[in-house]
Amino acid sequence: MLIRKSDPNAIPSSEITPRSAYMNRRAFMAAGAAGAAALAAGGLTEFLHPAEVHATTKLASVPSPLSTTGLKLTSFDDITHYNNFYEFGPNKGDPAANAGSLRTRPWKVEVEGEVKKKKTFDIDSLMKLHPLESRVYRFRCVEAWSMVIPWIGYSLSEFIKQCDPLPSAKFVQFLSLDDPSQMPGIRSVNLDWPYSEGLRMDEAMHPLTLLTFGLYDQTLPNQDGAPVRVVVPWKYGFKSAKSIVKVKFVKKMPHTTWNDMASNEYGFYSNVNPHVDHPRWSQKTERVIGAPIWKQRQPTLMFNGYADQVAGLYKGMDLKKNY
Ligand SMILES: Nc1nc2c(c(=O)[nH]1)N[C@H]1C(S)=C(S)[C@@H](COP(=O)(O)O)O[C@H]1N2
Ligand SMILES: [Mo]
Repeated sequence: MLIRKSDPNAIPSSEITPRSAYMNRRAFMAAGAAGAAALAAGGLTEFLHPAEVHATTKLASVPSPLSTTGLKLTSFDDITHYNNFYEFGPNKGDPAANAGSLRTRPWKVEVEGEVKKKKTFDIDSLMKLHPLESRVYRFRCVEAWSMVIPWIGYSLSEFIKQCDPLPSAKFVQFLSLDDPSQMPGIRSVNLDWPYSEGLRMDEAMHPLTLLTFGLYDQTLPNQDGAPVRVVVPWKYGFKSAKSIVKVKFVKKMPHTTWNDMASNEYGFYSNVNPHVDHPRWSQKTERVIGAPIWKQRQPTLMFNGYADQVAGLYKGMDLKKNY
């Protein structure tokens, strides 16, 4: 078997292929008899992304008062074809191309650690634990690009209440599925699997922190972390663990995948902060995925625009040290 270990420091930043160029290249490659047939049968999306829009089902939700208003939504096509999901490969197009092999049923989420009693939630009952809301959030990747995504889910706090954490629980750790038979990137990408992320308890209990099951009007496409992920809108995207199978309540700050990989580049807190640059690039501005060229760069907002709601969580903390 060919094992390719990617350069662990090779997080592309400035050299990310513009979406438009990517689309054109794909369209070019897909051209020909098969592409033409797909176009005739199914329309443009199927032509541009043959067999890559993974099976989802419609998911009903109610609009949430916690939605961010006044923003232009990123297209479904961009949200599902410009991804980071290293279990399926290191490049932005890899998750869409490879995540079809992920099996999202049956799916269980185990709860353990500092809780009254260990519990296991079946995904279908987890989705019914609380009414599903549609929440539009800004989404900011540490690589200095951003999207606006209409997620579907409910506040993680609703789930945490059902877990009966003990007072000794100070942090929550999220662990993603670690199955190389479904996730080809696990063998080829040099990260410490399973993907691990964590939040301080008060961050996890904040109403904006979303346990997420869908986007737009449907269940999460595999490449976006089906069947369940976390979304923390004021933090860099890597804090939002995908395809979660275990939630662990712990006493001490848990280890996290990107902090393990390069602790000087990716801190535990990773709050979006225009005043604290990544060692290899600026965080002052961000590239808006899908925007026309002349509107592509915008200033980065403190806490990704959620400062009014979350700045209090970090009162008295030096955010340059606690990056
Ligand atoms: N399990 C897992 N979760 C993950 C990642 C990953 O590689 N594996 N990448 C993170 C990063 S860096 C980002 S920016 C977001 C991307 O989410 P999206 O592809 O749905 O936009 O997922 C995060 N969650
Ligand atoms: Mo990211």
